Amino acid sequence: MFWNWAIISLVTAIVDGAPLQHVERTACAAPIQRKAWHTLTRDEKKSYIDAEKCLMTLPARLDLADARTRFDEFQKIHVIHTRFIHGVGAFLPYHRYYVQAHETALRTECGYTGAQPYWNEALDAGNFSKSVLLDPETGFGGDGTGPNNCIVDGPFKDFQNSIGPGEAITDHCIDRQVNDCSSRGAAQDNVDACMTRKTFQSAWNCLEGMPHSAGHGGINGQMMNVFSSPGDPLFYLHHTYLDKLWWDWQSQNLSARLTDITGPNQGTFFFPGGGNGSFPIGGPNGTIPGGPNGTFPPFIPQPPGNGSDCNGFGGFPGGPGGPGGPGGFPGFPSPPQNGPWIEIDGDPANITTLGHVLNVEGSIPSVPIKDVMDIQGGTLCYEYI
Ligand SMILES: *[C@@H]1O[C@H](CO)[C@@H](O)[C@H](O)[C@H]1NC(C)=O
Ligand SMILES: *[C@@H]1O[C@H](CO)[C@@H](O)[C@H](O)[C@H]1NC(C)=O
Ligand SMILES: *[C@@H]1O[C@H](CO)[C@@H](O)[C@H](O)[C@H]1NC(C)=O
Ligand SMILES: *[C@@H]1O[C@H](CO)[C@@H](O)[C@H](O)[C@H]1NC(C)=O
Ligand SMILES: *[C@@H]1O[C@H](CO)[C@@H](O)[C@H](O)[C@H]1NC(C)=O
Ligand SMILES: *[C@@H]1O[C@H](CO)[C@@H](O)[C@H](O)[C@H]1NC(C)=O
Ligand SMILES: *[C@@H]1O[C@H](CO)[C@@H](O)[C@H](O)[C@H]1NC(C)=O
Ligand SMILES: [Cu+2]
Repeated sequence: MFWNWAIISLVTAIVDGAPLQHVERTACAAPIQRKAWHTLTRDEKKSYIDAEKCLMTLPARLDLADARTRFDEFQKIHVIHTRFIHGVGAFLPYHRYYVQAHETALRTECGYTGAQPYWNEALDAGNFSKSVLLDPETGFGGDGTGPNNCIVDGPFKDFQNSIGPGEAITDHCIDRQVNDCSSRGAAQDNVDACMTRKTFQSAWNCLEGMPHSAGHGGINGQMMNVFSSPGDPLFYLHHTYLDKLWWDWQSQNLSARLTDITGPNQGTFFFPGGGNGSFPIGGPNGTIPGGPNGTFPPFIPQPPGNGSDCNGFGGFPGGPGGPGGPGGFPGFPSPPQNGPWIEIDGDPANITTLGHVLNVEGSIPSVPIKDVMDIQGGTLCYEYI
């Protein structure tokens, strides 16, 4: 299946006071349709899961240490880039392009003819444990009820690899500890609140806090690890949803929001004293205080919950009862800039620009952020339905 391409060019203003530049853009005439998992037919679900399983068997081809399969390679790409793609301006663009790389691999290497589905998490807020996504027959298997919180049913129950937890290399299963107090953060109210934000800075802070954190915290286990969370196949449906939400926000005013980008190039992993990738008072390998084994930084560890008894729930950063105020991570929007300096290709200063290069280790070619601002700009060619 091939996409129809149409070439157009237009003049667009580059932000941050740079002069007007002539930019070549490629539009897509026949975008593929990314659909909500809840709306897929049984056959569509099966073909997606079969394709993901295919990635888990295809041999690695990118020469990344310790990655045995293509699935491993995607996880490893995320581990490699973790410090520069969270809590930074490139968070949304990078994950958009990363999901694109994954979708491309499914389609070109595994014969998948659909598009990357997403998890409409608002439908399951406070109720992840009952989500159709966790169905053992048609979904991704259930909670991690086995030893070491390993999942015990579904198509991925026997999958093991060595990428993670965190930056460690250890053979392990896919583990989960579904937490329905955490999953409440995926509520539509939180999404709606982000949609009212007027600037990229503000919308991104909101989205990365909630609902993004809720998807990770609601599944928990591997999904809570800021480095190695793509070891759970649910990651891709979660981040595709987040991408949809960014696009929904952009779509409210495309003329302004196809070029609206900002934020620090170096995020919270570079707090003074933190070294390269560890937190100031954190543990080794990017773990944080209170969060053993690489727990996702924005989270306050929570006891298991079923969503009906969340009294005393400490809350997410940005969430009710959590630090950072509504809709923001602690530390946002004032980035620490005094950590070790890492120059980002295409982005020599400290504020994220449209020239900032997104690198997925050659799974698909590196591109600047400006190429992924539009999901139908040519580099990308999909729509959300
Ligand atoms: C959770 O989902 C189950 C199964 O769909 C449903 O029966 C139940 O009412 C839901 N609970 C809440 C609080 O939404
Ligand atoms: C940290 O990561 C390194 C490299 O992956 C690994 O050798 C080491 O055991 C890890 N340390 C801990 C405490 O997990
Ligand atoms: C879109 O954004 C621009 C720039 O911020 C603003 O001037 C314009 O009023 C916005 N349009 C709408 C429909 O909100
Ligand atoms: C951080 O990484 C940079 C580049 O790899 C290196 O020059 C610097 O010494 C590192 N700093 C620490 C504290 O490890
Ligand atoms: C951290 O990981 C180690 C090794 O995988 C495991 O033995 C330990 O139980 C884990 N700790 C927690 C709190 O999950
Ligand atoms: C939820 O958990 C609490 C204890 O934490 C329990 O009292 C309550 O019955 C549970 N509710 C459901 C629906 O399982
Ligand atoms: C960004 O970098 C410039 C030039 O290196 C510096 O003057 C400025 O203070 C930095 N901004 C922040 C927020 O650190
Ligand atoms: Cu990530």
